Amino acid sequence: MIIDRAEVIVTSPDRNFVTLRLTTDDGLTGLGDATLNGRELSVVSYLRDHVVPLLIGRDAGRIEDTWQFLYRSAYWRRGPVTMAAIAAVDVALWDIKAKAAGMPLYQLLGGASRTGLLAYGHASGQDLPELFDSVRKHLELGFRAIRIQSGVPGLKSIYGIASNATVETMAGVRYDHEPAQRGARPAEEDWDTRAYLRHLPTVFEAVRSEFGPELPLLHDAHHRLTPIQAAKLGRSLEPYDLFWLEDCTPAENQEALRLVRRHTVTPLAIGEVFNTVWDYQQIIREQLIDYVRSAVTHTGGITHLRKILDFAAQYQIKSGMHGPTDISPVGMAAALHLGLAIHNFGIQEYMQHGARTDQVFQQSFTWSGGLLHPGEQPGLGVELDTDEAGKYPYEQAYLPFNRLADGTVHDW
Ligand code: KDG
Ligand code: MG
Repeated sequence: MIIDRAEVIVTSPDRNFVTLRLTTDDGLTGLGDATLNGRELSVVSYLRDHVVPLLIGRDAGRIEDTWQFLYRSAYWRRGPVTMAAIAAVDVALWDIKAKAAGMPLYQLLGGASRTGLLAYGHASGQDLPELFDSVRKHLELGFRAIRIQSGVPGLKSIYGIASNATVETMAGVRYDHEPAQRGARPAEEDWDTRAYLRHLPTVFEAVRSEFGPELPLLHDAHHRLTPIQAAKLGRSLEPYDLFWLEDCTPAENQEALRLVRRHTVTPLAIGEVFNTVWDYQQIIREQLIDYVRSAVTHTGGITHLRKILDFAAQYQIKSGMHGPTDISPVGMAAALHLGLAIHNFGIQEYMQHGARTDQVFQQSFTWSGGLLHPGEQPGLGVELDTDEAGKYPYEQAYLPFNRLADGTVHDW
């Protein structure tokens, strides 16, 4: 099993995706997701210019060795571009190994630890009627755990609110929340922390009284709070029994989470922008979080994320892998195989992709009773239709950014 060919495929069916396809001399192919939202072409260049030439002629079976070689031989370590590129190679090699073994990848990772993966969907609304409608639609789609994002009176446009109204998926029409907008410049959104901290508990109170105490509810603060503001929010949401409060601070300063923990028992999830175990070292060891939010795609692949999750397991910290639409179907499949195999699975984020994306990436996962399953095809269970992919060339798109009322740039 020698790597004979490595192609970097960029396609933009409903949004931009970067995929690495490796082919071995005996004709096996493996796919890896390298999509870095808003910075896609930097990973394309990293792969095409610096990684692909090193892969040709390597033994496709040596996954750990290839990971260590790509990480250490570059000298310059970590960072989202490097780690997304390494992730794509890693996942493609796992795909090939599982296909060679004739088994779905989760079997190679140790076999299923559960029958399916509890997944949460994204409900959102500018106001309560819109939000309730969105929650109901998610319940109809079969979700058994729901993220709640709400508009804040006085703020025009904020993270997490479906801006494109609806999008067509294979399963029908759903609310779309795709923050990256096509165009030459990032969109500007506005932010007011005090207004948000006042408003959000009233939203959760209304949702609990409409939908009852059972439904697991989640919320993403999306890095916008200081530690003391995060502590205040966590405490004010305690009566509504959240499954988790996500990214309450940016957590680049891992120590900051100590202050949050001291003041609230609302469970915390952090890490979608992290890319190595070093970003988690302190917050796992000190048990400052409850869920690891990293995606396979952004954390060096299955090889590295599994090490983070095994470390987390020693502290009863569970997985909550990132699964927005910018994780491609290949990245999602990798998450599902890993999530099925590990013992400390917590929950999986699941935003359905658009119908065009599902035509480019043929997938074998199933969605039933609120649970995802990666399916029984050998490998990841995803194939890329290059003719379909070729219909959708790359389009520049950026994530938005925030400004406060006085014009200061704020975390988005
Ligand atoms: O690319 C950025 C998005 O993936 C991110 O904003 C989504 O926070 C997010 C989430 O929890 O899905
Ligand atoms: Mg998030």
